[in-house]
Amino acid sequence: MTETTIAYKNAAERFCLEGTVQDIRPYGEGHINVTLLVTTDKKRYILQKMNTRVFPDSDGLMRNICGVTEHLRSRGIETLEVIPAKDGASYVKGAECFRMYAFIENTVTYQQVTDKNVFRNSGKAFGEFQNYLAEFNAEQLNETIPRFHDTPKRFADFLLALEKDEFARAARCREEIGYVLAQKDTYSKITDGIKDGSIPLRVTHNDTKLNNILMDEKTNEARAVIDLDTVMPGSMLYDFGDSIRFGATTAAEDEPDLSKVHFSPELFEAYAQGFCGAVKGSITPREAELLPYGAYLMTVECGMRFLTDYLSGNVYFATKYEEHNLIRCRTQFALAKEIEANFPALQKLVMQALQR
Ligand code: ADP
Ligand code: GN1
Ligand code: MG
Repeated sequence: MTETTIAYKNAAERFCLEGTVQDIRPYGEGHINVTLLVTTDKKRYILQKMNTRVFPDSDGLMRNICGVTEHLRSRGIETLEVIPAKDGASYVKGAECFRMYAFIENTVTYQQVTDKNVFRNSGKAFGEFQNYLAEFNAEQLNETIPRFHDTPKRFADFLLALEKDEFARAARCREEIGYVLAQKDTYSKITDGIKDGSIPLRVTHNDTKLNNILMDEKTNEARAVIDLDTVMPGSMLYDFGDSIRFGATTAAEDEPDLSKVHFSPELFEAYAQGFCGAVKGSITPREAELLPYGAYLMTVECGMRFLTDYLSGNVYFATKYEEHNLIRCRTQFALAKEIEANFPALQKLVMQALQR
């Protein structure tokens, strides 16, 4: 066993597990936490080394997760099960922080959409998740990352990173920088709408990637929405938009060959059918009108965040090679351009999805 594996095993043994630990290995494709699959002779678990740089208030974060999962469970909804530490706490706190979840068996996570029914089902599940959160008292929630989807704030952060250009990388991404600057007047529609009351502030998931949902391995129905770190007040447009950004595409988020990366109106339609079907009782006309814009904005914003991280030396998102964030940024901008060019057709698809 390597030193790191021994450290993870020691961490795992501080939780109330059934059986004795037999194996620990890296698991999944998340960009934020270190996720490990722990196998004992009785059961499987997910151990996470929490990213305390991204989420400094780990107490507040875990209070949110316990509150949200208890709420969902009380409604009979399958959700993450937090496994307590042996001292009774919801996580292990120290120089490194760890938490443990029961492994949700007989499920799969998709890194890319291979079947539009899977995507439609994920839309339904994220829409329903939004409805369950509407019953949750927002005042009980800590804002785990303040201004998470405040795109003008993300733009300001990008400008700071560009000005510093700490690693002299700006020269390698002039075109991408030019795109972010050229789009700047499009960034404030949602934050302005929330401020003036024309867009409702709701409790939202805020990180609705397809791999943040577990699907039944046999039926492909959604079983559980996971990665609850960013459940906070936000806009429904963020949740819709982030799913489209990640899923309504013909290629992976980090596909280096841009000729393979295209926005798929057909997948947009499938997701919209699932999502709109679930939220049609609560969505306002203004939100419905802005769903395609939400998809565009979340895509540019994410690309901008990847670019900011590239300029800052890859300190936020997990990366596998130096240009990884730049490659990701390029796919996002390619998609954002195609989404923007399709607005009128997408608006029609949303209206049809709401009337189904
Ligand atoms: P990150 O915040 O880094 O994205 P996630 O909480 O999304 O971390 O977990 C990463 C991956 O681990 C998920 O995409 C999923 O594949 C898997 N995963 C996480 N929790 C569970 C669970 N309780 N049961 C099964 N798989 C899980
Ligand atoms: C991160 O944690 P993960 O991999 O599900 C990020 C999202 C980005 C996404 C891009 C807390 O999501 O905001 O959209 O990467 N999560 C956080 O793939 O920043
Ligand atoms: Mg995740």
